[in-house]
Amino acid sequence: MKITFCCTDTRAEPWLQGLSAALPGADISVWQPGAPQADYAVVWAPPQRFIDEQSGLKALFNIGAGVDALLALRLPPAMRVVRLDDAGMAVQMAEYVSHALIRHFREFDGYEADTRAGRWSYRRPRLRQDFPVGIMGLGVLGERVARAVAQFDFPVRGWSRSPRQLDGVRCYSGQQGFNDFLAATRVLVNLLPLTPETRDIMNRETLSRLLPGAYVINVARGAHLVDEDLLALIESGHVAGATLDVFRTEPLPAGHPFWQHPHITVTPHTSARTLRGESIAQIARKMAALERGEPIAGVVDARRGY
Ligand code: NDP
Ligand code: OXD
Repeated sequence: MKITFCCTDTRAEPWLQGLSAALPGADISVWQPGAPQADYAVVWAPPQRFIDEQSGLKALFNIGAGVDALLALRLPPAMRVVRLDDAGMAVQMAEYVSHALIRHFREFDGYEADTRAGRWSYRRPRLRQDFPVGIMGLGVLGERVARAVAQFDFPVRGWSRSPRQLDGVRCYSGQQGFNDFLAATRVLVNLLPLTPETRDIMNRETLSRLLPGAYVINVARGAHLVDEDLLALIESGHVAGATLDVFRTEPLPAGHPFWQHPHITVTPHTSARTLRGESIAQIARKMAALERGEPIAGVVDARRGY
């Protein structure tokens, strides 16, 4: 089995070592322009030239869950694209969102500012029933986040394309359910894939439908959010603030208003990192299954965009 590796911003050596250990006998190398056709590829943000030259791959394994950058390339129609299925990301996402939610709900930033200033002062306890959490996207990551948040007794709502049933989560679906979902949500968590349907989905109109004093946690993609609309709604007081992990341009450009905004917390696209060991194990398992002619999970539907 011949495997080519083409991952931007990723140190290749440990991946090659891990893949070789997991797939003894496989011929694994870093892609160079003009390299011979491989059977499988392990990629992150490859150039168009890579796709053009490796058009006969049996499958393209993305080392992330989101495939928006990959699907933006011109791919051969029959190319099988496989996303990472959790591989240790879901629990990280649950940690990140729970942390952002609880930090906001319990006003820990305010307490920290007070105690640093030497002030021993109390804030009035807030009621969690006043902070219903709405999760857009109930896939591999969204479902795990919904379960984690429900553990803290917050009312939880979820929104997906197709109808879902999850214990402890009030589920909405489709365009029909979207407005009802927004109207029942105060803390909005975005875990949608970036597709033509979901681009700019968090804008002035949709964010205005959230309950007053809303809070936004964006952990999916920067292009889901219209930056100026969020800033305007914070200014107006309808939105209390946001925790943002992803941005239209990454790294977030110097001078962007999000950096210094008193009600916005910025992290550098780190809410759920690709864990090398678990990812290699999953990819190797799936390559072996494909070689045996067995079906695998995580194959992307290019028409749907995720
Ligand atoms: P999944 O594909 O497993 O889940 C996607 C969910 O979104 C599904 O519930 C799907 O609905 C729903 N959805 C898709 N399109 C629509 C739509 N138009 N309207 C309503 N619901 C829709 O993705 P994951 O949970 O694995 O990952 C989600 C995203 O998180 C990734 O695409 C990536 O962008 C981002 N991500 C960010 C990371 C970070 O570090 N910041 C790390 C990893 C991922 P249905 O159930 O009906 O199919
Ligand atoms: C992913 C990401 O999609 O890290 O996996 O953003």
